[in-house]
Amino acid sequence: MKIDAQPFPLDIDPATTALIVIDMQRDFIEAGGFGASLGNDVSLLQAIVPATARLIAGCRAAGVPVIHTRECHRPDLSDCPPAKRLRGAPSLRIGDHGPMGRVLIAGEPGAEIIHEVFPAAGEKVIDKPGKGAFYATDLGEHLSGLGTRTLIFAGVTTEVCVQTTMREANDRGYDCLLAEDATESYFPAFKAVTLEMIRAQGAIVGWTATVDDIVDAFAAVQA
Ligand code: TIU
Repeated sequence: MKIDAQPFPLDIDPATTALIVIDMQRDFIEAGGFGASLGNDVSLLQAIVPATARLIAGCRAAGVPVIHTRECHRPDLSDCPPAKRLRGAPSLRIGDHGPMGRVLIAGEPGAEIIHEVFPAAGEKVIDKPGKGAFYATDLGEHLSGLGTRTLIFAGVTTEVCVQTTMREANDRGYDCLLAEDATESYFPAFKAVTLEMIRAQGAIVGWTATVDDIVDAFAAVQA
């Protein structure tokens, strides 16, 4: 089936496609978490929640596997490089106690995925210590097991964890499609330019399309 994508239509087979929803965690989207500790206005990210939920529902209905990631670290911080924890002057550092528990630590309330896009029973959830979801995780092996060739991306933030993971995936041979209205940045200009740089030069990193274009294409092949 063809998706009306940019910079040109993308041919995908739902049987070899998976959706990766990146880091839709309270720590990035709600007040008092990691994103806010870095000085960001987290309310910007809340706008994409309904579209992201629609994309997830459309993929589930089409039988496309949904994979969720969470950026977080072990409670003993053994997988958190000091260079990451000590950088800058955040109001709270990774591992510090905040209003949603310890910041960016696995198992704490802040590290959990927001309820509107919460994983369904049986969906793969990957905890990742880095920006890219392939680094230090079993994502590559999991996708090989599924026989995946095309990845649809959603989540936050566009130019940090989403773009990093798309670039990792691109180098591993996947066709990558970013859902434009199911991803957001704390910096609107960074989101806009990331979409442009992904699809420039004949889809040098991948394609972009709207959630409607993706979900409608899946619905059409099921009809
Ligand atoms: N700060 C920022 O924009 N993002 C992150 O730190 N992680 C993710 O993008 N998930």
